[in-house]
Amino acid sequence: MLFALLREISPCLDQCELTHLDRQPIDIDLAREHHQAYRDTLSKLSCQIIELPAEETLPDSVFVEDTAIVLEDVAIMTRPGAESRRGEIQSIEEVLAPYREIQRIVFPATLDGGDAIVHDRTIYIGRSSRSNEDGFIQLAALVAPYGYSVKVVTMTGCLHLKTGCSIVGPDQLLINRNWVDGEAFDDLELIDVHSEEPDAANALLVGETVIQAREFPRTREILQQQDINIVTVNNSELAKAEGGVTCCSIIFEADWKPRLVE
Ligand code: CIR
Repeated sequence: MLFALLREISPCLDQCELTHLDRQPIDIDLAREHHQAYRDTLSKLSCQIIELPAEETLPDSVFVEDTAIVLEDVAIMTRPGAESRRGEIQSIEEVLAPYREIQRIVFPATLDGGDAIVHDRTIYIGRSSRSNEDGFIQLAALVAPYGYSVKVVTMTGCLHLKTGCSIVGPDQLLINRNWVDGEAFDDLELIDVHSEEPDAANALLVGETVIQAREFPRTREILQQQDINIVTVNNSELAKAEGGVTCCSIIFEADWKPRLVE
């Protein structure tokens, strides 16, 4: 069974962290509508939805992806690079604990889940402004007993590794090579985003379908030419908070259904 863990949008989303964007007004009602449609899309793709209530005082808490890296046997709880986001971890850990053994990244390490791409037994980690050297070292030590290795990827110009590349097929990576060093991914086939759509590399593979923000028609065409099945969602408001389609969920497989699931 496939699960999608989400959290409702905080009323203080407009105080979110921003690294590469200037602050623009966010229409929270519209953002909530988009988030609801995103949730429905995941549901149609056979995900069992677990949705946590909004956190009144944590602006970026809708971006649950950054709080954990969920592997087959273990969930690694992160320690986000932005201090304002560290209060997001505990409640996510409580949800994941019935499904996975829990391990934690601890001080002085920082690591954001948006910097992690898992492919087979390799975890690619972006050297971003949010994830530090101690983070890479701790992660590698935590996952080694479970048979995973960590490979650090050079990147620049974007917030997280997954802002600049994401998995769109069994062995396919959608990528903006101006931001991310493609040579790190020697076991993946690279598909370049359209040159006029630098932000298009964040896409979410669920089963055999890719969820993509509707703002990137040219890259969508490139993916469709590769016979990749795509559904689009509107992400205009969360994009103003530097969030893409991967950021708003943690997707994981599990056998059973705890009480929290609707
Ligand atoms: C932040 O700067 O932390 C949020 N405003 C955006 C986080 C987006 N998350 C992600 O790319 N995984």
